[in-house]
Amino acid sequence: MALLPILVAPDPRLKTKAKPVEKVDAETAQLMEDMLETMYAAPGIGLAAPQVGVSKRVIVVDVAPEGEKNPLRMANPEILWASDDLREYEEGCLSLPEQYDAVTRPDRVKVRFLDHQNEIREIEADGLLATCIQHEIDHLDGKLFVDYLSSLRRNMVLRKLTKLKKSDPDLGQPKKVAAEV
Ligand code: K1U
Ligand code: ZN
Repeated sequence: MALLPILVAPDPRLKTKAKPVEKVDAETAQLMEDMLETMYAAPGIGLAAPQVGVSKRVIVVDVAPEGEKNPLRMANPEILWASDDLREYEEGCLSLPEQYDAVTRPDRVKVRFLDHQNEIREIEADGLLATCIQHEIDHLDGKLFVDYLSSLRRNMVLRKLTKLKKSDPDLGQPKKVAAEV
């Protein structure tokens, strides 16, 4: 298992469409495990492969309450259906540290994907799980939640992060534990 560095915007790799996975082989299954470890350590409730610099259509999600685990591993996730009723949620993003804003998305979605054993699966999701899956699929298409905001607000956030990256080049790097120092 490995903790992976998380890219912080602005970064061209976060704006690039990721490539479909042909088959979930051992390498892709290992990527899913490393992404889950990285997501739990961040901490976060989702992570997409482009956020760790890998151009593959792979996401992981876990919206279980604190102290519980319910990880979802998805390759080539596609939204088959989305509800007309919408839900607004104050979203965050591990590639936009400390930035939050309200985004409106469909409240329920039906998603098809390949799991870590290369089996095709379909699930229906609602609430926070639906929001998180849509946010992660957006990452696979090179889209960040700030792309739903006004260009004024988006540019403000990106300028702030450019400054933050200059002053802290370790931003997004896994935090070292005492034993590793
Ligand atoms: O994709 C990402 O950058 C991860 C992101 C997922 C997400 C959050 C909120 C709405 C939609 C998608 C995060 O996990 S940001 C961190 C976060 O929300 C969180 C962290 C700790 C506990 C609970 C939530
Ligand atoms: Zn994100």
